[in-house]
Amino acid sequence: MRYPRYLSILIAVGLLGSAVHAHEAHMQIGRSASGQLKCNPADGVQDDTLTVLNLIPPGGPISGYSASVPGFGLVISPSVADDCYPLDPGADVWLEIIAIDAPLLMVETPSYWIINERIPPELRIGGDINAHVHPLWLLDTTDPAFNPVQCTWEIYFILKDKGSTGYHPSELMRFRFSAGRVPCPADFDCDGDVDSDDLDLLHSCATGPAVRYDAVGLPAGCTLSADGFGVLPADLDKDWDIDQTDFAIFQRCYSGAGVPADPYCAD
Ligand SMILES: [Ca+2]
Ligand SMILES: [Ca+2]
Ligand SMILES: [Ca+2]
Repeated sequence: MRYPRYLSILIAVGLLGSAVHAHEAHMQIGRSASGQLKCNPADGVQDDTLTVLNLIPPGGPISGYSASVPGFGLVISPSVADDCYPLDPGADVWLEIIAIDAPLLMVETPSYWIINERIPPELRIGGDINAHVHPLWLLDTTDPAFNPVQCTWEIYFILKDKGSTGYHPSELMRFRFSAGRVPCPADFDCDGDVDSDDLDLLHSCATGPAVRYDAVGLPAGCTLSADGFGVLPADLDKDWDIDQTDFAIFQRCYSGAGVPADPYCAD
């Protein structure tokens, strides 16, 4: 039997137990001197963070993965060096989802409403110095939109101020999630190894030194897709070309067919 999604999540959360409330698991939100919302670059979780989702215990109405981090809090002391300051009274910060990969769900707690399905898809964080919001991140592997040949699922969002302070919206931010393991960056087909199949994918997208690729006009044989920032997975050093430097990183990551690849080989 298929429960309504809202009810399923409510039951699944009961199985997961209490949420983690660690300070370092928060994105700390402040503002720049010029009045733009931002995350503190020196404290807490940064945008572009990769979170490994944990397998949900069997027996519940949802099969998949979840985490209760990252969450959101507010900067409490100024940091001139980081151009990051606490919000002034009257601020009212909201998160708006710009894009999210199905079937990754962002679920408000403790109401368990699915933010993805709200119009507009917004989550209130607030402006009080003690603001403390932990959504539940949920990947439902029984959803028809679940693609097992996908290593990461992403959410793009902005922070905006609906309060009297009128701060400028943040730049576009991203969190990434993977299911059960940290993916290896050179495992382009997401099967856990780095082998000749991954090398073929790299070759099909190669451009040459300092030859910039165009994420919307890739070579005919290139089947990799760019992330929301326009970066191709095969561009392992993220400098907008796919050349010998990327190949050298790939060689370091090579594990062979069926052999688990090292997720940190490109560091
Ligand atoms: Ca592979
Ligand atoms: Ca490159
Ligand atoms: Ca393989």
